[in-house]
Amino acid sequence: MKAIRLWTRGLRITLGGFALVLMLVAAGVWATAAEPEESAQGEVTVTALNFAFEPSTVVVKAGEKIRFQVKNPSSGYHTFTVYRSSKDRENALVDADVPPRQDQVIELEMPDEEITLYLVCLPHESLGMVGSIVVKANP
Ligand SMILES: [Cu+2]
Repeated sequence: MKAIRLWTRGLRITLGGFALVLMLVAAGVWATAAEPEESAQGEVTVTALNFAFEPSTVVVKAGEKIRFQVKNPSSGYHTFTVYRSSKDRENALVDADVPPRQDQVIELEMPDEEITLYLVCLPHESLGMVGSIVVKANP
């Protein structure tokens, strides 16, 4: 039993290392587009990767209707879910599925106040697949 436990633990560490390498590779591949994306005429592109949003922080204008181009070139099933905060989950501003290798257009009216919204992929939150939508009066 102890051997099995040790083996599964080793496997977990191996898989963890593998995921880390994948993330580093992904970060390298996407580094060219890694700057926080400013709102350009209400259009923002966010790419869902295994397991991160790229960029993970976007800045948008308060009260503006934003057209999110959500791309998923990955093999993972992600969600594009936005809450007012990580703790306030009563009403999602949006909760959209982003299936593997599919793109979605999500239109979302930003709150009329300065606030940092919580972007999260629900199945991968524990893997750190989260982000911020920073709503500013004058971005
Ligand atoms: Cu995900």
